[in-house]
Amino acid sequence: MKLEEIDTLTGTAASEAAVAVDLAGLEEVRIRYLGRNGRINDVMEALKAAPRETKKDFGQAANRFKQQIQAAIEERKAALESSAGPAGSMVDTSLPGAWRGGGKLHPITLLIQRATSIFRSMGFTVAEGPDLEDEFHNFDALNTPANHPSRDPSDTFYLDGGLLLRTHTSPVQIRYMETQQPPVRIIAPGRCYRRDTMDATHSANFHQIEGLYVDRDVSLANLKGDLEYFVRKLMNLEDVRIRMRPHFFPFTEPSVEVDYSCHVCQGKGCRVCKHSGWIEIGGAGMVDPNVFQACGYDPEQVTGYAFGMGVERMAMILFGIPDIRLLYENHVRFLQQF
Ligand code: FA5
Repeated sequence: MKLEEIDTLTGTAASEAAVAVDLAGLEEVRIRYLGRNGRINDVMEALKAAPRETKKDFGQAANRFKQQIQAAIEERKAALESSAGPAGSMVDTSLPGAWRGGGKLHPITLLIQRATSIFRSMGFTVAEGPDLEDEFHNFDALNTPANHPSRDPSDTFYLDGGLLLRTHTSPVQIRYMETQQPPVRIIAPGRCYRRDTMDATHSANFHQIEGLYVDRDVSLANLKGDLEYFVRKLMNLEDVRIRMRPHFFPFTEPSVEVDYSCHVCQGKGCRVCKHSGWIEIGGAGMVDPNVFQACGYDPEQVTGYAFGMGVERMAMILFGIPDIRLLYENHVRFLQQF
């Protein structure tokens, strides 16, 4: 080994020490150059073999070799240790970060999305209307007489200028039929507002999904079949049955309330269906001819069905939520479950 080669090797070793990524890598550098079988043996051999007149130079080069490499190792070691964690461990930048939990969709949003996708697959499109309505669209055009109890200020939030917060999603039917010609096949999910006292199943602000199908020869049988298909898909159950109970709504004739056979006990009776075997979905019926006339449709030419389902009530049943208030209190531990 020549004199210059010793100095070159010294420089190489010091550079390797300076870029070692961790303490183990640094120790490998030490062993490779200064270890018992390291390159230091070559340097000492060269010193031993050096002629008398250059021995001093070789001796100094060998000292530089040991000192400079040792110094580079010490310097790198100090740098690596100062960037280590409290326990002296290195920060492993290749480890995945700690998972702090992601945002989730609210159960009401989940239910509306699920219902919308089922109705879309059945050929329905989504329509929207304003939360702030006028009396014509919320009541008059829906054949609701001026003395109907639902119009009472103790039931409805009235605002200045003849406006009100819509009490149901049915005014979207009117707004849609005013501007579109039949056939019509829409759903309208949205917020509703009523002066209802808050309890386990009532809120002053809740959601409904309205449905409207208008064409020639639409019948109550279509309503029953379509709602049955919808509930089967929503509940992921094949043998769900639908039943209709006579009811009254000003805007449908005949009017019904729709129940489905309980998905928990299959109609035998359990706590979820309050031992009746049936769970209510919402109100429905055949569109009243007066409603068609208010929108400019000819009731001699078309018939239609409409329904309005309570989203919170469905979410409570589907996800087993015992109290509607849980849906609005936004406790993280509640919301994390969905
Ligand atoms: C109506 O609102 C009618 N517009 C439904 C309709 C549409 C009938 C089209 C015929 C044709 P009702 O007032 O029953 O109907 O309300 C429908 C559903 O909304 C109820 O079954 C219930 O699930 C839900 N709902 C009503 N009031 C509240 C409330 N205060 N809190 C939570 N959900 C409610």
